[in-house]
Formats: sequence, C-alpha cells, structure tokens
Amino acid sequence: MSKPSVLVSRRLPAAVEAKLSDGYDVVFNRNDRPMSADQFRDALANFDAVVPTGTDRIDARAFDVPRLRTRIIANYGVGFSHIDLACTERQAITVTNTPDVLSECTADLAMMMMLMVARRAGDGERELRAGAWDGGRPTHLVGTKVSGKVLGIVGFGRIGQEMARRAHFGFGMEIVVYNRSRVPEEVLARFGARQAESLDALLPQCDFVSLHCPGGPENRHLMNGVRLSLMKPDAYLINTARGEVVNETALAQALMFDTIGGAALDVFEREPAIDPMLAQCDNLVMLPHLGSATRETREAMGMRVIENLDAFFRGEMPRDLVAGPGPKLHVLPRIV
Ligand code: 8YV
Repeated sequence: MSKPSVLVSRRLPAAVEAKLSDGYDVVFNRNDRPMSADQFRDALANFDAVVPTGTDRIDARAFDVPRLRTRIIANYGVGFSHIDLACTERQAITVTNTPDVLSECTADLAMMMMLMVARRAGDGERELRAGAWDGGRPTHLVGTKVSGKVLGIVGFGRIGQEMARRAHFGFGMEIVVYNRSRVPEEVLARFGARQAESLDALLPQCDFVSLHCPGGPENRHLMNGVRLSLMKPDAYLINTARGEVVNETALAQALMFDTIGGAALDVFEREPAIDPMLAQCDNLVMLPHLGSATRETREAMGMRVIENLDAFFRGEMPRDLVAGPGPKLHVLPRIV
C-alpha cells in the first residue's frame, strides 16, 4: 500500500523530519526558502497533504487548480490566518493546527518582551555594543516598574491565560481581560482577573497591554490610532500574536510622539519586512517572530502535526481540527 504523499513547506526539526519520513512519502523544501503561490498550487495539485507554517501564504491563488489532490493542510503553528479557509471549505479540505504545545513558550516570550521594553533593555544593549556607556548613574536609562502594575490581556485563550499566570503569580500584576466572548468566572478567578466590557474600556486602565488574539480580517488593525490614544501616555503595548492586529503606521506615530510609553513586537504586518519608521523608534523592542522558538516547542509542534496527519490517514478525525470535513468524505491512501 502506498504511503500518503506530503509536501512540507519549510525545514523542520530533525526528529520531526525523520518521523515524517518513516510514515509518509515526504518532499521537504530543501532550500528552506518561502514557497510562492505557484509552488503551493503545484503542491495542492500533487500531494495528499501539505504542511505549511505561519509565515506561508496560502490564499486563493494557490487553490486555482482544476483538480486538487490535497485533502488535509496540517499547519505547523497555532495561527491559521495565513490559510484562506473560504477556499479550503469550498474544496472540502481539512485544516489542522498545533495548539497547546507552544502556549508556555509564547507566553514566556511575551513576558520577556514586556520586561525588556519597560526596563529599556534594548537601549542598554545598543549603548554597550556602541561603546557609549560611561558608567552607571541615578538617572541612567530609567525605565518603568512591572511588578504590581495592571496588565490588559486582549484574547484570553491558551496563550493569554499562560501570560496571565506568569504576570499575576510571578509579578503580582492585576489582570484585566478583553475577550470577544464572555470568559467563565472560574477561569478569570484562577488568575484574579476581571473582564472588561470592551477593548475601549480596557485600554485606559492598563499600564501594559499584551495582544493574544487571532490574526485575520476580523482583527486587522484592532489596535489602531484611536485605540492607541486610549492607552495611558506611559503604557506599553506588547504584540506576540499577529502583525496585522496592530496598525504599524499609527504605532510608529504613537512611539515617535511619545503618546504611549513604548512597545514590543515579535510579529509584523508585512514580515519579514519591517516598517522603516518603526525601526527608528528607540522605545520599541523588536524580535523576529520567535514566540514558539525553543527546541522543545518546535519539536512538539512537529509531533503534533504528525499526530494530526496520522489520525486523518487512519480515517479518524484529527484532534486539532480547525476546519473541514475530516477523512470520511474521501477515498484516501490509508496508513495502518
Ligand atoms: C510560527 C506561530 O508559525 O504558531 C504560530 O502561529 O506564529 C509560530 O509558531 C511557527 O513557528 C513557524 O514559523
């Protein structure tokens, strides 16, 4: 019996690639360069499964194929706003992601970035590397205390709750939550948190605001110029979610005119391109999309992809279903 064919869009941890190769007829993107829409179109036409990552773009152009072979897109990553779900629905393609395994490391990084920007770690690093430090003094690179302050968390899913856990129990922070749906009281109570009626109501209360909501059209520019103006003038914005959630032009203006205290970004609207105006802001900490970038988590994400593929090709519904009909609808190459 032939093994299902799988196209993997970027290099993955060695143990993941080895395990994938055992169970599937796998083609890896050996040069590890981003794939084009044409390449994804070819993949969807010729492979039983495609494994993209959050930095790929699988939009309508990729689905413009007379007859698709792909029956499952098993995303490597929790975010899936880079996959056009209207197209996958029309083509009855199942989509899965890799939640849970990256929640702790992404929250760790968000906590680190909040501390970095509040305590001006970026300024200090640049000053030392430039050989410009002439010794400590009471007024040198004075930042903002984090412990005991108010943290607003936008999006209270798994990662948002892990951020609340760190901030509340580790740094004594008061937690205010904005979430599209009502958060059960017992969940809020775990972190001593309360839910604001709206994002506009949350923002003026917070010393720090950390974004943990999904990307995609429904949250594009959720943080725009008006909302940035609702923040306290010494408050900080942290984004480890998706770049499109923040209007970067408005943020650059807020940073340049000091209408907020600063920001920390791990994701960007047009990554890997960085808005040149942002790059000029010293009250900004930037990292290149490292939220889940630990050995343990990147391997666990890959194993989660394989779990989802294995379930699907055994004819079972994958645990991490994002969208689609599952395997029953199709006559598929099976694994035993
Ligand atoms: C990257 C992420 O997608 O999980 C997500 O949604 O943004 C990250 O984990 C992944 O690391 C590939 O670069």
